[in-house]
Amino acid sequence: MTEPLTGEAQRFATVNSLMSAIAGTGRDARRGGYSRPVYSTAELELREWFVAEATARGLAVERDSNGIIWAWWDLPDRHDGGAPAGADPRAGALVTGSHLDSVPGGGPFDGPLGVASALAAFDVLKMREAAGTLARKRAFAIAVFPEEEGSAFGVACLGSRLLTGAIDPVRALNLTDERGTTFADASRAHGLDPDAMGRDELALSRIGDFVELHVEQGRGLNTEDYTDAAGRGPAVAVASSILGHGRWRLSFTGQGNHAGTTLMTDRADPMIAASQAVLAIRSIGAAQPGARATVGRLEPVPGGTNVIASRVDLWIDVRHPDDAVTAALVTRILEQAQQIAALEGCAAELTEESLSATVHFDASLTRALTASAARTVPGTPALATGAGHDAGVLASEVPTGMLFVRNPSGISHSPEEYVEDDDAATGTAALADALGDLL
Ligand code: HGY
Ligand code: MN
Ligand code: MN
Repeated sequence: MTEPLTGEAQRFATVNSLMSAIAGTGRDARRGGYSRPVYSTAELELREWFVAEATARGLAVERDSNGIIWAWWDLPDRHDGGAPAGADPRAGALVTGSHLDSVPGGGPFDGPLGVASALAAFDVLKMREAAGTLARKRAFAIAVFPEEEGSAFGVACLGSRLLTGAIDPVRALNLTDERGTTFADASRAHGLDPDAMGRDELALSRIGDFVELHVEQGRGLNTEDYTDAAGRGPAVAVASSILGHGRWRLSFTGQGNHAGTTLMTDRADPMIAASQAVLAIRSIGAAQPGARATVGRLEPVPGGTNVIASRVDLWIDVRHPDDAVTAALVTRILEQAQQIAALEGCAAELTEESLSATVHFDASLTRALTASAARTVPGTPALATGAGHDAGVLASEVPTGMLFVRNPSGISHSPEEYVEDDDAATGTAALADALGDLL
């Protein structure tokens, strides 16, 4: 029988009980895994869970005009001549957090692990302050960003893009989900004022540093470079960079018709063009070292079994460390798609939906995170990631950094995404040390 955990070890393990508490929310019986699009019942349930956990911890919980939730641990009223009169006591705060929305049929850890770890790390910091081993110099907040995955409205990191002004609020508000609901209407339905959305100077002035813990997506911690004799990689890594990435809609239009009365020689079938384009996109991506080119979503219109489609929309996700190469790949994809379409008597049109440049995280913050994490995980490595994050969007405005927690298979955006309890607890320990050092 293992000894019951006590003291800080018990709090590190809190992350696992927090994750267990939401393990039933947003399960997708058809796809497997979890489907928690922003403002869905599931994601709203997770928001309520976070607000309840943060409030129970005495954090001051607020939601800003962009729908970002902030749970504040303010400095005690300082009588030692701290912040000058009238100064904002939250200016330059240390902020951590992540997102609660998911991709369709995603795993349980992508997003929520960063939020649960932040709550558990806060428990440790509060314990250290009570024990006199932590003397905070600035305020602290846990932030939860909406629509990180872009699964509902098509643009990744929509909340942090609005906060930083990386997206025009008018464009954001006119984005629609699959039912045609605009982001403005969805936001309004959840008590937000669309006219108040956009770059938020006060909120940005309150972020001195942003640190996001996230499940590792990929096998960086499990390659031979990092695995020990038992085949285990380190539990934690620090992020060095995020691959530039974007998503485009490629629409093929042809002649919708009857599957039975239309001779094979009389067709302009966009499904044929789209299918050949999917193979061409794979070849173009595979031919470019370091590139990723993916088609994960294809929607025929009208989508009838006995109907030749009139249109087929597919979405491409293209990524490469060099943004110019990403652009060149997309240009080549469009050229090939238009040639393929013409041969089928169809047309092809490309629309950019979301684009994020390659991000190199703040060097001094990354060094600090590495030094702090190394107390828990000696030799904490730095890893580049191919996945986008709100920390990547915020990096254009404030110093940001990330900690990754080992995912044995590296699989993500899939029900098979996984983190072992011990590694999650280690991730919390590393996060608590990193945040404590930064506070
Ligand atoms: O798509 C991504 O890279 C991230 O998971 N949103
Ligand atoms: Mn994701
Ligand atoms: Mn994520």
